[in-house]
Amino acid sequence: MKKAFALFILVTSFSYSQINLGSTVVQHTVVASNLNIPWDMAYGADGWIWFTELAGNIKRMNPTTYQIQQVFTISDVALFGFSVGLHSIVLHPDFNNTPYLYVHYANSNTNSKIVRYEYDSANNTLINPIIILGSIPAGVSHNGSRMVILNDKLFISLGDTYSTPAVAQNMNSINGKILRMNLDGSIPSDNPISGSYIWTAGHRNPQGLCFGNGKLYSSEHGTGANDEINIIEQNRNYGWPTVEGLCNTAAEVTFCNTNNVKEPIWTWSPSIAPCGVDYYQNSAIPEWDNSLLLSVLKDKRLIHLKLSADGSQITQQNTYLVNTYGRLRDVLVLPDGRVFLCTSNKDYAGSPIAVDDRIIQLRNQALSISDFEQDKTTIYPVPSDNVLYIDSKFNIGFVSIFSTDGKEVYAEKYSQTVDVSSISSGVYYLRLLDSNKKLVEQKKIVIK
Ligand SMILES: [Ca+2]
Ligand SMILES: [Ca+2]
Ligand SMILES: [Ca+2]
Repeated sequence: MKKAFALFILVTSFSYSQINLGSTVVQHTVVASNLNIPWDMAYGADGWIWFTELAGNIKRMNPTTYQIQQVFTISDVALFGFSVGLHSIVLHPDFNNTPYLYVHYANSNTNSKIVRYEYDSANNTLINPIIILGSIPAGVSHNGSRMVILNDKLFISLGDTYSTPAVAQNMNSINGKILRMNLDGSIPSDNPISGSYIWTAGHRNPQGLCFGNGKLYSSEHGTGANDEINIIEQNRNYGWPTVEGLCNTAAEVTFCNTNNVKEPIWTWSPSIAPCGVDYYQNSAIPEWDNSLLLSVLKDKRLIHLKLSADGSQITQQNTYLVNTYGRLRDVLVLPDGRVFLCTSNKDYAGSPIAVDDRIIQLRNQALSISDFEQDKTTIYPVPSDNVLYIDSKFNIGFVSIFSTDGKEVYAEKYSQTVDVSSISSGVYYLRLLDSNKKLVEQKKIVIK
């Protein structure tokens, strides 16, 4: 029956747009909506995209079906200040055999901590929390944070806690630093300062951290000016609060010469609020091969930073999605070359629309990568006359139909058979919602 109908199906997936990169067309699509300030996304060896939400949720999204699972809520997250709460997440590289994940969050108005959880796959929840680093002074803003695991070491970027910039130069404080620790939270014997977590100093608020090209890259919020991209090298000083951006005033030059300061490889003035950063190395989008992708909050855009062959310099900057999705908090590159962005429009500075916050997928339109392109829902017949049939692999709770100018003409509990006899002929959008009325799929339909 279904095969017979296939010839007549004109249904198309809806609501993607395009970025033209010369020879490659990148399609961008909202794949998740109604989230609440997703903060950090991490790809796991289990094949899922894990992400945090500021108030304490840990969720994961299947990158093929875009199904989202609520895995766990951390009960002692402190939500305060300028979007302080649950921040970064990173998974153990061998997650399938060592199912550990690490999160960093504020647990009071003055303290944050790194906790390791174990994933209980049988019950799809987190168990056995262990404090990895329990006493990290927190502030109303500038708490970082991103985490990266590299060669069995955990790196975390921490800000200056906003009210006390001088801590960034105080080597007895872990604030305004990038730290390096063993995966059990102990201090590695080969850290630059014996008995200290400090890997680098002099950071204001680094909210991006990624590994690529044999290098650690970090983005950092400047004041009204001098946002930075840095290459993180052990035992170097990144200048703050004495030095902003390049060492280019007399006082800065003096400080830089005596304090082993490493200048940024890129700066923005006035500030744009650079946030999550990830390294792209994939032929799926050839124009982006060997680049950094940067999600931007205040200036609401995605920035592509092409790197030199050795990764030590940025040779080109391109800007995309300006004001398209609002504030972008994080960017994640998948092994298959797709890119995911998450919005931060419900945070203290955002202007959310009804469906915020969102996760957006970017992919080369010409490629069918793995099976994410497979249609999960079939609507037939097309055009539909009196009755429309829905065949979906999703768990659907509700169905609604909207006219192209946004008027809802149908809203009912899900049933495979939808009576559309009272709807006048035309083009409509069919929306499939889950039991919580969250959008799972939208299709364009034609009613006779
Ligand atoms: Ca991330
Ligand atoms: Ca700096
Ligand atoms: Ca300067």
